[in-house]
Amino acid sequence: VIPTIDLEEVISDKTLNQKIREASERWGCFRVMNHGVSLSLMSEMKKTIMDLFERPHEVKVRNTDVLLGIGYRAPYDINPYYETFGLYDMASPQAVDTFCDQLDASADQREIMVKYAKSTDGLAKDLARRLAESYGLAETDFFKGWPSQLRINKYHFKPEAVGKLGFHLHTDSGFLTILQADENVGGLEAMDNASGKFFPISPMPNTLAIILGDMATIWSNGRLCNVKHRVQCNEATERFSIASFLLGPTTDMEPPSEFVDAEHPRLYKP
Ligand code: AKG
Repeated sequence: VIPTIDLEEVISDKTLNQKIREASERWGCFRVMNHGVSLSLMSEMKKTIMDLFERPHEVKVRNTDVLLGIGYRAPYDINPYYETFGLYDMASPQAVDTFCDQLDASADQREIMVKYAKSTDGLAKDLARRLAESYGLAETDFFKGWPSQLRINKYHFKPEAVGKLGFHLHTDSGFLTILQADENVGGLEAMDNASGKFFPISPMPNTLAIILGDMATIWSNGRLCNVKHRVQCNEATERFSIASFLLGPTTDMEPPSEFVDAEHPRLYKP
């Protein structure tokens, strides 16, 4: 159901921005193709993260961060098939370096991670700018200085997990997520806000999934949909995904004045 938007389609910026806005308001998610994250980089990144998950437990737990819940997490009660690493402030090469030091990553793996983080962070900001342009806002680089987070996920789908949840239903807390879902193994499902029904976001080669989060809803004074989504285990196999989150301001979020008027009263208090 959700649209696939070709970011290199030969149409005006205005038309392209409009498509992005419509999908973000209606669904809160869409796919992008010709998105500028090179396909070789996507596959190198996948190989890199698969390798990182092979590290011994005592190495994995070195991935901690000052912010609670940002680092490594082994499978736990709510999500017993889910394992994850986190890298806060992924656009900072130093932060990537620290992450790579913690996990004994090779020089090649470091280079791939730095390139990938830069590329997805750039795409997220480009989409955010296009959203601002679609609304005719005066300030289109409102996300300047916002940190990003990288989260890399492995799902250990055993036979007993089939039919169960791999990751619980949630919205993303940041502004916008670029998701490189597993290119072979499905399971990601999003909720249609209009009907409450779930629909699959199935693997589609060479595309990335875009997911709007809570910050986007607050920023737009309720116009953009922070889509609810979850991961379902459909088959007993391993599944990997890479999520790049453009988070939000480090201070309070305030919608731009263009979003607030008599017809659209302020919905959220900072
Ligand atoms: C998240 O990281 O917020 C997810 O929902 C992961 C989705 C996926 O693994 O495909």
